[in-house]
Amino acid sequence: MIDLRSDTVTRPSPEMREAMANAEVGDDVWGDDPTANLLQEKCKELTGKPAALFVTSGCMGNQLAIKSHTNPAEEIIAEWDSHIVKYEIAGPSFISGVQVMPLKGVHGVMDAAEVEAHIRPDWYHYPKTSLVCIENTHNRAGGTVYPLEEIKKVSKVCRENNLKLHLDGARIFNASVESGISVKEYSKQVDSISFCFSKGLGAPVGSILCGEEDFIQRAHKFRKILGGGMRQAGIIAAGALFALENNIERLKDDHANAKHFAAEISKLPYVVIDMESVQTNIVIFNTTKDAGKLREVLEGKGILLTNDGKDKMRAVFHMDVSAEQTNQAIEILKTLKA
Ligand code: TLP
Repeated sequence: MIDLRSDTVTRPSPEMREAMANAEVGDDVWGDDPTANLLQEKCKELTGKPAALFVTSGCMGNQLAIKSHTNPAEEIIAEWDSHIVKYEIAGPSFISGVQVMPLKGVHGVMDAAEVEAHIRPDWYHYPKTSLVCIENTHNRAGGTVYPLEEIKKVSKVCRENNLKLHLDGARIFNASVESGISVKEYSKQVDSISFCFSKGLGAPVGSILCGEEDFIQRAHKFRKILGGGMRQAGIIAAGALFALENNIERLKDDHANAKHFAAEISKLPYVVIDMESVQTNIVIFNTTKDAGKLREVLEGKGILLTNDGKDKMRAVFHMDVSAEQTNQAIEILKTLKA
């Protein structure tokens, strides 16, 4: 099977498993796990933030950020199609008691002036706006890179209006490798950043949340409430450390495979792609066929991808899909009639 459903499907390599098996461990709830601590130190360095917290997942990173930056009955601004809005099961209302003001972006990028226009004036009818969330790369926009200049603009709006800015950087290394802008530079513009080890970086579990000391202290308590206090977490932290040491530069290969796949299938009569959206490892395309049926047909031919409704499909490239398999997938798609 050529599994293009997500970059979360990768399996740890033998070398990564070995690093995990040999990890030094302790009880991380006591702060005693040397490998989890090392991972947190490494992420502080990478982001330039004073504190970091190892968490179970990207969702947990985002939800802890929202919880730690806000108070109940406040409002947060996030892009309409962002993971926080679309795929976190109303987490902001459930966990933090806040309402989301979703704004439509272009390729996942919100217009900073529009963000500013949606900050609530101080009036007794209104919730207080306290946080803005952005996503880089933007998953549902097709893995698009949030331009640094746009992040700077929204960051300025946040600073001038006393709002916090959180970056869902689940795939920040894809953005960094593609743009040449360091994770530290992206992090500098925001109050907090979360990113995942279990996507393109190929680790089996885990994400990190980074920010100021007091923010991470709050997040640490909420992590415990949500059941995210892990004991001998070093075993999984070792996979994450291995990923940071070995699997960042190779993300370029995934981007090359995704771009090649998109360019080739864009020539097919039943495929419509906004090529501008294909910037990293995700290819989102529309099809004139029934997307659900197309998914089934492709599954029968050995390719797994996902459909979103009747006409949209997503293919994600990662370390367990080679250039050769990318070509095989293209050839299979070419055999289908319009
Ligand atoms: N995205 C997954 C699914 O949940 C859709 C995927 O297959 O792409 N932020 C972004 C931008 C994400 O894409 C994801 C996962 C998360 C956060 C959440 O990460 P996890 O799954 O670790 O909670």
